Amino acid sequence: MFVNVNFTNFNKAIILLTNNKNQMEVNNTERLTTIDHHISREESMHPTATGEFTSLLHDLALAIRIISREVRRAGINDILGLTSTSNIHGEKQQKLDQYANDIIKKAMSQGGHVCAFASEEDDEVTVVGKDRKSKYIILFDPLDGSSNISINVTIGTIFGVYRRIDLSPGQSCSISDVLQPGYKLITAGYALYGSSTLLVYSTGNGVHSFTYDPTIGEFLLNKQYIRVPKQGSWYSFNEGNYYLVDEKVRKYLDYIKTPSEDKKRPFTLRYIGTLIADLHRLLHYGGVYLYPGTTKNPNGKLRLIYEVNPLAFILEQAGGRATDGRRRILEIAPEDIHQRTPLFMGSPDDMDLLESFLK
Ligand code: AFP
Repeated sequence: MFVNVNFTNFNKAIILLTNNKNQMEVNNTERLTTIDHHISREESMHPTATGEFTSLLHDLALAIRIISREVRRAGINDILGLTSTSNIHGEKQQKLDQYANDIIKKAMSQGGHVCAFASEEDDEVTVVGKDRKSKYIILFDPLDGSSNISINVTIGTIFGVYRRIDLSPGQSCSISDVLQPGYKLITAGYALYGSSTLLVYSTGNGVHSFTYDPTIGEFLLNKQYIRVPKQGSWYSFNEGNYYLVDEKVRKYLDYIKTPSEDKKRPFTLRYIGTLIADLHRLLHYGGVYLYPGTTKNPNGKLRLIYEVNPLAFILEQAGGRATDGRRRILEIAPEDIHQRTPLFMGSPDDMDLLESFLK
């Protein structure tokens, strides 16, 4: 459904609140743009576009709408709480995790455009289509930040989409389609179930954000071409791990916490414990996010292909950087669907400083 109305005379139309002059504002003199309209506009920029990609993202937006509805009703429906099963990482699965996992798979299987899924909640890759129409591979974390679900703290859904490598007749997709490096993503994004539901995505042409209006059932554009500030004075890090991380990281942390005469330090700590929410904050206010390897988990905690890669893609599209301490995240060749990676990401100037400590 497209809503495409001229709202020049409607005083209460969306007014974007932003201080960043690099970002394009969406204000009440512009037309309302729905996510569907935006996606088809993005696809139409490609001369060979068939509309399949638009349909794929349309199905994804539908899944997010349904998950958002369930998240909002979670307390009412008594859907909160643990199931009796654990996922491959040994974590207790929340009912909502499973629900979100199922909904995404159902919604994305409708159009026949998906060849395979890889999800945080599934041990193995799910292959769903093998004809030439099934061109896409979807990776997702259906509900990131599950330990925050039952206390009403922001959670979200992360997704990334690859094109299938081999479309020869009779060929199905293989594990190499799923284990592509992040720079090959054709789209990535996240939904944030916070004070409102937001959908942020990029097809490699900047980062755009949409707010869900439940009264009309539409995601409406509120910011386009989002740019991360060049520098921020915020950091996100699980301080409980301070003594478990490398000395170089500790020296960096000590440095940013030490007051300076120019008042740029100490940095302020903000850590939500939902990666998407921490990244979303970083995207708007700048600063750094660190989840390094620890003595307990040398590769850190975060999963590369469905958690870190899509967010690194978004951040780079907004002018930021993401590394594992040595390499650009998007250039890592994944070897396993549930592989973990250390993560350092942030504003470009803050990353320069951080990297000078990691050398
Ligand atoms: P859960 O989904 O198990 O809550 O994990 C969330 C997460 O993967 C990521 O979203 C957080 O940033 C990170 O873990 C928090 O990890 P710590 O609790 O170790 O800080």
